[in-house]
Amino acid sequence: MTDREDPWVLHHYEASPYAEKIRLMFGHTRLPWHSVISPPMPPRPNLDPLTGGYRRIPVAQRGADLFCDTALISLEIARETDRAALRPDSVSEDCEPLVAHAQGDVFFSVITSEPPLKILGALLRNFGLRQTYRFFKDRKSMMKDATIRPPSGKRAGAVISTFFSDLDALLADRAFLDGERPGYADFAAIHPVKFKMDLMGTALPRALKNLNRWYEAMLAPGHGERFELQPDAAFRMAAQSEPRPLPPSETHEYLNQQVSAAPTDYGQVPITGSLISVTTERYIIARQTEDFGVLHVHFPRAGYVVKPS
Ligand SMILES: N[C@@H](CCC(=O)N[C@@H](CS)C(=O)NCC(=O)O)C(=O)O
Repeated sequence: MTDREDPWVLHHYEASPYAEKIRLMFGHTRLPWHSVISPPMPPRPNLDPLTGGYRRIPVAQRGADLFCDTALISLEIARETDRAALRPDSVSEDCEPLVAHAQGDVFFSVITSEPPLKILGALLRNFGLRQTYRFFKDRKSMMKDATIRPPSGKRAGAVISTFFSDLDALLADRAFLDGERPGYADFAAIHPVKFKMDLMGTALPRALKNLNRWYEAMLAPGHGERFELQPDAAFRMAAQSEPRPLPPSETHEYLNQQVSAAPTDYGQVPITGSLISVTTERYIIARQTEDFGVLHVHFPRAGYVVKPS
């Protein structure tokens, strides 16, 4: 099977804001996709056997290739749909700080700006009692080892309100952040805004008219053509495919060695395998598995580290 025939599969859970970034991108680009629902915390039996334990969501799969991180998934979508504006490196200089902020402090501030009881209520509604307890424990332990310190309390509240007014100001003279069509910056900025609205049941400030107009336009296409898939079917796709041909690699001190690869900021659970290609944009790690044969796991260069293992 060639990669052209391998359908898009997204491993995700409904409440994941980063997954929403990609679901909306599928909607806007009209790419049909298959949805495999993951648990909201590890272990993830639908995904761990494929990636080797990468702990974050979402992950995209095409046959025997796994794409970790929404920056890299966006790059893949940009390439397939010929929409260069969806590439993370296409973001204009005036939107760059906003994008970095949206993916970091703003994302975390959605939760930390709310009173703990309100968060508890939202989690209980989404997950039920037992899962909520496990969820709290899981996220607390994930953030204990994080190299970033998200804002909390009043400062987090200020992060959100400033983000909303910055967005509104930028959108005063344009339909979308980087022009007349949605680009990477829009998808990076929309997901924490929607997270805030969905999880906490908050409305956008009415006075921010540009923000409201943009929000509606970003959500209008929905998630596109989505098909539900059971994990077994995704496993079969992996087993029946070969990884796609490798891009030419640049030289790298660990090329063709056994390495571990992990995010540098949070959820730094390493996966191991052989580093078989390094390009300006990505690391590709080959994993030999009993159940699926060789799998290629792709990570962006930015925000990830590889080390000999
Ligand atoms: N830089 C990553 C961040 C992804 C991320 O933080 N995802 C959240 C869910 S929205 C996550 O994985 N949380 C921990 C978990 O679900 O185990 C990306 O762009 O994919």
